[in-house]
Amino acid sequence: MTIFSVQSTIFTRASVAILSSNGLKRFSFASSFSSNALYSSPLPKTKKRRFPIVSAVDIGGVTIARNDVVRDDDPTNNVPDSIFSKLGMQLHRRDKHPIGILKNAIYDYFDSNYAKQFEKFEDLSPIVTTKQVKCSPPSKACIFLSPISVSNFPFVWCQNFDDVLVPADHVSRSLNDTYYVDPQTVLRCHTSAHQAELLREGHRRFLVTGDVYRRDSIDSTHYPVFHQMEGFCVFSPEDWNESGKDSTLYAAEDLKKCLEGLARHLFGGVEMRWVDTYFPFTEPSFELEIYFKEDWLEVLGCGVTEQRILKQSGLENNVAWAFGLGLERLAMVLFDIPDIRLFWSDDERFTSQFKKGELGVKFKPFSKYPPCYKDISFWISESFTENNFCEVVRGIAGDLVEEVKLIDSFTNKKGMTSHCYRIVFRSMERSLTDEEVNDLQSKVRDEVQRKLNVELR
Ligand code: FA5
Ligand code: MG
Repeated sequence: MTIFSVQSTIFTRASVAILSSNGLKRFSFASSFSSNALYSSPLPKTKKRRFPIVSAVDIGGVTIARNDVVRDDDPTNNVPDSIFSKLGMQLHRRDKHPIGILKNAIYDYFDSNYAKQFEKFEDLSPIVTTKQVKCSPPSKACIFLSPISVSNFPFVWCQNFDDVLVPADHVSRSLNDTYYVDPQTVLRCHTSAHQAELLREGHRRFLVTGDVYRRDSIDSTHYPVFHQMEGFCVFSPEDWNESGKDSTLYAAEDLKKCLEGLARHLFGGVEMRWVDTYFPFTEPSFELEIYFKEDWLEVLGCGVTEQRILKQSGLENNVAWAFGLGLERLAMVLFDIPDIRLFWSDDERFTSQFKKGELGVKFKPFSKYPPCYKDISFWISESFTENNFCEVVRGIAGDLVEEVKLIDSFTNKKGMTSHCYRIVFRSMERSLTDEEVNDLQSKVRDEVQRKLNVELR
């Protein structure tokens, strides 16, 4: 259903240009993910909520208060509590979690094939700025800075939208696609956010793993928080001169060889194909797709880095490749995990199935509980977007919503457009009662009307 895969290809849309970065410096993650301290809430309980409201999270020893990230006082702010509570969870740093097991297997591949040339970063702050900020006195955006960066006042270097000449009104900056803390602070929407920052700091070959955030559609392969690994590799003239090839061709061939090798390392035999595509930061650009459950699943984007980006770090005589892979997507194929929500489950029947270092153990579904379908129809307004609708549904039903699908759309003679969505409710852990689902659906109806300015039919 193509309507719902828009966001997963946001960076491939020809009109999109994005390259934000975390100028907020990396935190040293002293405490591990498992101690991601979620403090219980002192907030007033005004209404019954599906989510426990978390008042602060711990990102690597730095406490970030809810009120600094989920803000009612800033109209730009669109971070819901459900997203705030995921900050600092860092599934990629859990050795017994499929995402962590996969990350370690990819590390093994790079360590053994590239003699540990690739530096690894996995604790860069997911809270990044959209601009280069001058912080004296500290602006709100700077509250997230680690002590190291604070000592760098008054200037904080941030690779950002502006740096790569993204027009101010560009779609990739929209509140519809990205979670904004305030106009100059966002939750990173891809690990490419760190490319330029690391180049500036002098790193030349690196892997960056982290949680990324996108307002998105709802189905079994899309989730608003997921994990990416970025790979970056700079070459010098001596590397390609010997080959007799042009530098771009040399890098493109090396990139494909590297990623095909990685796919073989992870999967053994698997059907895959390369698709030409577009990214603002690479040229040429490719996507790798893997055949999974009778369909092609896009697992990564990559390409030869735009010369402009290298030039910013004084590397105009070099060439580089970069890739960004979706760890959940790969893990779903490797471990046979049917639904992306499962990665967030603490149900023992899920967590106990995976062991450190054991790649590709096939997940045994503990049970498939029945789905419950509910339709909702409304006349949309001009400002209506599907991502906003999905966000409302997720805000009410959380992980009990499995899919949101547009099943009908028409425009009447008066020019009013109606949408009918089918919402699939299903818990991965238990059977839902009719009463519970009706209650969720009724809340969705109320909330959609209240927040999205639509007219229910
Ligand atoms: C990017 O994010 C680029 N930064 C990738 C890149 C890096 C290209 C370096 C070139 C050079 P894209 O938006 O296509 O591209 O996302 C990359 C991967 O993330 C996808 O292939 C997919 O595997 C995964 N992905 C995207 N959206 C979601 C989502 N909502 N849930 C789970 N995985 C997702
Ligand atoms: Mg894509």
